[in-house]
Amino acid sequence: MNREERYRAARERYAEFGVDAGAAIRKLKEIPISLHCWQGDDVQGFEDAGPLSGGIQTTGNYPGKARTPEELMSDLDKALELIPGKKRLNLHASYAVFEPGETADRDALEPRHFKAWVEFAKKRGLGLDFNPTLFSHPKAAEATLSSADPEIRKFWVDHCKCCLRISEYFAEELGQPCLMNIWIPDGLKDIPADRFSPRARFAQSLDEILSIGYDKEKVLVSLESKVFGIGLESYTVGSSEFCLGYAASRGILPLMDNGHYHPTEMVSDKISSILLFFDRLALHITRSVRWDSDHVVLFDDETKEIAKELVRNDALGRVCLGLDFFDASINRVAAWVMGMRNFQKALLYALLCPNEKLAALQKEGDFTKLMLLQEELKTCPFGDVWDQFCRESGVPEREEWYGEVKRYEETVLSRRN
Ligand code: RNT
Ligand code: ZN
Repeated sequence: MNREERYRAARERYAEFGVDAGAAIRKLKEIPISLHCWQGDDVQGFEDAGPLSGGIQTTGNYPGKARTPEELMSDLDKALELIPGKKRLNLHASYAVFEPGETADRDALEPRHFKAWVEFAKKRGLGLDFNPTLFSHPKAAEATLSSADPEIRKFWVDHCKCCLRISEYFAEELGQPCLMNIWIPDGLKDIPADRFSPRARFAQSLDEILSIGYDKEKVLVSLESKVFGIGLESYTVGSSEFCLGYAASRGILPLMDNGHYHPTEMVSDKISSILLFFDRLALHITRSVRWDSDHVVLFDDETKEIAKELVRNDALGRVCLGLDFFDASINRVAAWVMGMRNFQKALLYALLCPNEKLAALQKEGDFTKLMLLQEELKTCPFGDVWDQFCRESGVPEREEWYGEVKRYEETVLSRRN
């Protein structure tokens, strides 16, 4: 059987469940996923403001990481060429592109410092998302938006205000909304004497940032929570409760990163609750291994379960999806391609589930048949539908994209040192 024949056979198998594989492919093509620029250079950025800090860590020494805007853009192009479907690009403030001889500290960043990225996005038809960078900077040594030092706190408030303007600029230039996600690393290694005051200051800082006013149609602001970081094991200011409470009370989006919870706590179980009380939500899709290790996203059970929650609750129009991992131990371009393709596989898997039928079985209390069908679905010819999606999208199928990455490694990446 050739691949088209395999797809036709797969379509018939899914039709037995009442699922239209062609419709699933068409839907998948419309789901935008934001590719995070920071996998390309181990979260380094272009400003030389200091080593990676904030309790996050890249490990590995794979050669060829991008060192300049040109290199990062070239690597992104290679990855984008091998990823099917609808893509956005997610930038951090530390990736400003300055004119020769120019620099600007984080509290002085302007839209023009991101003009090169806007041009990049325009040429490739990408939307842009943005993140203030509240780490890897001398003024982030102790704390940022929760700092007790009024000058430090003001510096970071001003930084986030700049970022709101830059996000607005992205939205205006590209004619589509920009998600601006705020995450702070603030926290403590050991048992706090006062958990309340830093959180009160954080809330005040956020209120000050949002008070400058921005077009809510153009910029979607989200707040990302976290349970711990390296050196911040006992307390994070931006805990889950803080961020949910703040987002709910101020009308911004909560952002859940699935590496930011206790290891047995699942984001897939949280989505339905968020959907009941928020209009929109944002997700960082990642993979944690024993801790918030930011491993490359795989086509694994939790990733599938997250995708299922989005599909069966009809939430795709209400969610901003972005990837967030940084693996320096493997080819970084391949990491991007695999992470994106794996999350798209999870979405396709969810779109190929007979969700209404399964929900009806739960409602009727027929848990035996529910188990039977859910298990049968796992061995349905999913790969043949995935291949068809890649084919229709004009990207290499199966593992065939890797040859291109290898060629790029040999001719470009391996020449960097
Ligand atoms: C850190 C958060 C945050 C960062 C990026 C670089 O734990 O997940 O999203 O990964 O901002
Ligand atoms: Zn994240």
